[in-house]
Amino acid sequence: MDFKEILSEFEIAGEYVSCVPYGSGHINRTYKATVMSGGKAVNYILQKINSALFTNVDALMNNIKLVTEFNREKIIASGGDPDRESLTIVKCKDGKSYYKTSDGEYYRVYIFIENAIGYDKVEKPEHFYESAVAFGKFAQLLDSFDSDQLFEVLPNFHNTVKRFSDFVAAVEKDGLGRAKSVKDEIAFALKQEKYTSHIVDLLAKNLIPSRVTHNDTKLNNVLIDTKTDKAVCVIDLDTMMPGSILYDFGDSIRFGCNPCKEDEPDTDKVKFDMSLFEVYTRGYLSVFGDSITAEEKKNLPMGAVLMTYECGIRFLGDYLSGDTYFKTGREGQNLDRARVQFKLVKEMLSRYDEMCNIIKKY
Ligand code: ADP
Ligand code: GN1
Ligand code: MG
Repeated sequence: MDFKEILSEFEIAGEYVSCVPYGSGHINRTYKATVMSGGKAVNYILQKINSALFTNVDALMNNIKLVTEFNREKIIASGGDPDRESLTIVKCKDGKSYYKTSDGEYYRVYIFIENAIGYDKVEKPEHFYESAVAFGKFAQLLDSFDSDQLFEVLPNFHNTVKRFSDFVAAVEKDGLGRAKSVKDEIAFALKQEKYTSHIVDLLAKNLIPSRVTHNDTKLNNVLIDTKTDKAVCVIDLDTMMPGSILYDFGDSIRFGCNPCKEDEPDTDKVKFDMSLFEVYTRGYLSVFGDSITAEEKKNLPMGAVLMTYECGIRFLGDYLSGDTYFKTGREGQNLDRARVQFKLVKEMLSRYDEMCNIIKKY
């Protein structure tokens, strides 16, 4: 099926104009689709859902529907613009929130949020601050949502112990014979095993609460207004699941506290930026600080270390397995991504006390 046909299945009024790849997500195929309606060009986000990963698309879309509808009510009540401050599913003509083609491919459509960008690195500290406030508010929203309604889309998503054993299996299998060329990276990854159970144990012992979390809180999953530099909307709701706030805080720090992009090939340029760590902490705790427990707060720096490490072993594991999980645009990209994460982990561990002191300040 072509894009025009697919779009015609959705509640979209207007004449098809174009559909072009859009954004820099690693998981789904995202397009900006344009139609002419009433003499005006109107844009939509069309996404081919990665159904190899999300095997229960119906349940996935039901999660997103429930949370976005809940969110919309709150935005309307506070006088905001729900089409801009929340993702909005455009339904199919049969009322469903996704469309399955005869080839078994799954598509969804969202209202396109105009004049807003998801940044692939921090260009202005205020963007990072804004993202912290947006994710903090989103955490609060999920805290007030009845989590029993949500389906657990990807169990063990941030179970770092499980991620470690998957990594070890990828090293042992070494399907493409790449392991010999990345011995140092593998050795570094294996050496950090002692940290992997930290958050899993805190959760298992009920020392920190399980909460519904976003689980993919990198900067480019918040759209920032191009004119005002204010956060507009938290997007990419595929991984909302029970988890820990340490995951959400940590993943933001992993991605944002580095002057380079996630796949910078020259790791000499990669640095853990403590001032950005402070910027994010200040923003996040300014909105979520009252809901967070003392034990959670104390462990936020470990969230940063572990989410960065976990992402590193996922990237390196994928490199060893032939780059089948994360979308890549060039040879060695997953390896570069892994090296960036490991450099950040080293710096975070060597400056762990500084992180703790900043947390204590807020
Ligand atoms: P993935 O799961 O592959 O990361 P995302 O849902 O994050 O996919 O979407 C990929 C990119 O598309 C985002 O980083 C953002 O730039 C853009 N995008 C997604 N949804 C919207 C939207 N509703 N309006 C405008 N841009 C969007
Ligand atoms: C993926 O979909 P995207 O690009 O926002 C991944 C995250 C990783 C991230 C690394 C479902 O996020 O877990 O942290 O790449 N999402 C999934 O950039 O695996
Ligand atoms: Mg994304």
